[in-house]
Amino acid sequence: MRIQSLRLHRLNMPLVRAFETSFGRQTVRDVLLVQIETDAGEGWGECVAGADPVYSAEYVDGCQHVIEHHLAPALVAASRSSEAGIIAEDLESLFAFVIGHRMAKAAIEAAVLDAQLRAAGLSFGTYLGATRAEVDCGVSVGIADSIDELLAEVAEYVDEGYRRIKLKIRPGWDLSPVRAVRNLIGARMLLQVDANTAYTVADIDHLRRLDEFDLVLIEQPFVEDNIRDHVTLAHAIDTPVCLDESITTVGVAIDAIERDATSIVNIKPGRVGGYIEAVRIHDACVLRDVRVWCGGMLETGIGRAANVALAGLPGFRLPGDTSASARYYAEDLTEPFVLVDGRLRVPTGPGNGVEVRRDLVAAWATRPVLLVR
Ligand code: NPQ
Ligand code: MG
Repeated sequence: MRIQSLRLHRLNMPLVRAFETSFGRQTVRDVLLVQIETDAGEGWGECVAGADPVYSAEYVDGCQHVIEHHLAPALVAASRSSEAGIIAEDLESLFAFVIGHRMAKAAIEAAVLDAQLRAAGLSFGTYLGATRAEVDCGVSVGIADSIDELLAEVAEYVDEGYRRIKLKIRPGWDLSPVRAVRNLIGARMLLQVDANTAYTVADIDHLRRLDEFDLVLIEQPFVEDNIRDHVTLAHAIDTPVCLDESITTVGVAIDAIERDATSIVNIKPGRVGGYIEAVRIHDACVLRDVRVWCGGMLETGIGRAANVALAGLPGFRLPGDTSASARYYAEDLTEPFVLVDGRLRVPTGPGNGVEVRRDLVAAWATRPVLLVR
């Protein structure tokens, strides 16, 4: 394809309820969208970075900057000089001169893939290798102001049909909320916890006390670049350890698996630089009999559509954080994703299979559209 231009859209979307994690409390989503225009049609991608560098080093203003000043100019220039044009498979080498910035790269990759798949009449699911028409869904539940409020929120999600509950934990909000929720939902419902790096190796004896609650996993207890302490923890507790923030590439994933730091992997395309790398991680995990699940980053329908397609691959054997639109947003940027029997349907239309509501993108804009060509 000839890539003629990129447009960067920034908008704020209020969350239906505040979402608190060990790294902070979010009440609005600061969304960055990439819209590309090509000779074969347009495509849209969503950047998963947050407003502040508190989940990861990347944050949305930084992503916008690196896209505007480094990635987009390289893409447009390469498209001009290349005889054959550019497709998503070219981006890894084209963007290799920029170190890191995976969330920024992933947002462009998603837009390029959307355009090229629409032009080819192929869905994301078909392209990525999805084998299921629907995916099992879980929900991530924030730290609450009280146990009673937490239980009320979890009860709502159970009523809505979610197939797995994930509780955000941190020191001072762990054993008691997990015990209360396990009592509420019963022994058979899938339950897991996510610490977002809030603990240290000194907390291992404390974390072992989670073993009695029969959790599916404990996600990212320690800081992201510390694989070694996760190995120590995995050997010390029965609850499976699952890495999120630490897994930045397929190479790191293989290293962490082979060292026994992680026995289940959270795959987030944005965190690993895109859907192509996400599929590589999926394949590496399947080869090693490691189960994976699809994480979430409070995506709008644009990112959610592609994530649900990814979650349709055979290695995604645990429910993901691929929740319904209504978990986060009263009104979504696309047709809403609605939970049916605890599942979401993999879109079947070309590209990501959803239609962007440009009226809402314009109405909720916080900055003028930025054009790179
Ligand atoms: C996780 N997601 O698995 C992340 C954390 C997270 C659904 O738990 C803005 C940007 C807000 C990124 C909130 C879920 C965010 C964010 C939470 C990431 O660790
Ligand atoms: Mg996580």
